[in-house]
Amino acid sequence: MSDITRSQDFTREEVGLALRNHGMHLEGLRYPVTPIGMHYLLIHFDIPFVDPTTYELPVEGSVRSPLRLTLDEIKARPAVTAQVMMECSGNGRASLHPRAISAPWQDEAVGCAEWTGTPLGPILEEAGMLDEAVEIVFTGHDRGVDDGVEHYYERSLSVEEALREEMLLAYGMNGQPLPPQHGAPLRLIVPDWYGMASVKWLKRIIVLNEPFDGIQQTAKYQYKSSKEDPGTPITHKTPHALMIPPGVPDYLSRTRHLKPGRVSIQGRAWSGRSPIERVEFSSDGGLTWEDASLGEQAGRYGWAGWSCEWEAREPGEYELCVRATDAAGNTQPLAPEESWNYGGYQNNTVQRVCVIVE
Ligand SMILES: Nc1nc2c(c(=O)[nH]1)N[C@H]1C(S)=C(S)[C@@H](COP(=O)(O)O)O[C@H]1N2
Ligand SMILES: [Mo]
Repeated sequence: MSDITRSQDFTREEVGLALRNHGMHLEGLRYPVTPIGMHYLLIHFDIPFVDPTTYELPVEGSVRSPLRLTLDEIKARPAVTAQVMMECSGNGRASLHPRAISAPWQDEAVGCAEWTGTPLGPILEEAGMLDEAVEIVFTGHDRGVDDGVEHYYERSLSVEEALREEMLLAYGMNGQPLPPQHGAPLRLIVPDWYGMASVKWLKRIIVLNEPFDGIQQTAKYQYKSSKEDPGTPITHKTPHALMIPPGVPDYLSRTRHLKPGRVSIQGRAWSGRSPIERVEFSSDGGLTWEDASLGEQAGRYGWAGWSCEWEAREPGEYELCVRATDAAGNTQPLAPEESWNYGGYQNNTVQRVCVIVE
């Protein structure tokens, strides 16, 4: 099977991936903290069974004093709880044409959980990274084959990035023990990057004295213009707003049905590099825009609620859109063509919701 398709039909493989990796129901945007069962999932291989009672996390490589930490030892360290909005870098892939064959997300690969864990930095400091250290590799317990290569899911961060105080080793989600599908018993949380950096089911942490060249680092998660282009790494979340689709849905098409009158539209917005500054709403497919009112962002890495009132006076068909802009001036493209790239990553094209006012 080729890794890209011009067909508008989804392949059996994509349907299989979509069944294993569900998205957040967009009506779940109503909850400031996404209930665990509604949070999107992305699991490349199989969910590994990791026994928490015998669990140990080695921290080794270019360090003075290698560590082996049990789960109890990790939980005994200073604990932090923070809301972190997570988005898969493949979100929106299904709207790109031609399309990379991978998880066929539309808009729903999102969620905002309350993660509890201990900061990573002090653990690395305790292990004593040597001057030669350049990157830290986080390896998962899950193993499989991609691009013909068998490997553990693993990703790296630069030393500077890994030492930022926001980096968490999380064992709790929404006040409960981390569930198996979200990385039990321990996962990394990299709060401002796309989800791929937040390695689940941590097996070991290795400090390297050279850049990491694993397949999930250098072959996948690259913004490429073609298969041959080496690409540039995908890192931070880009600005993105989503609305709760108003009215009631048609079962198959998901087109929304509404009675004429005033409609309250609400949703949430986020960005990785800087806070969200503006959210705009359009009821004419993006021709004209009005400012929505923007609420407080839930901490530095949570999402912000927004709302606006729409006067749906005339019966007819409408295309509702929403667009976020962050404090650095980054905003969302209107057309998916502007976001196209070979792997189908980082597509933050505006959401479009079709509505029939009866
Ligand atoms: N070990 C491991 N970590 C992983 C993955 C994985 O397949 N294996 N998927 C990554 C990707 S691509 C995303 S988007 C997030 C999804 O986290 P969630 O399933 O808890 O929402 O986990 C990341 N961490
Ligand atoms: Mo992802």
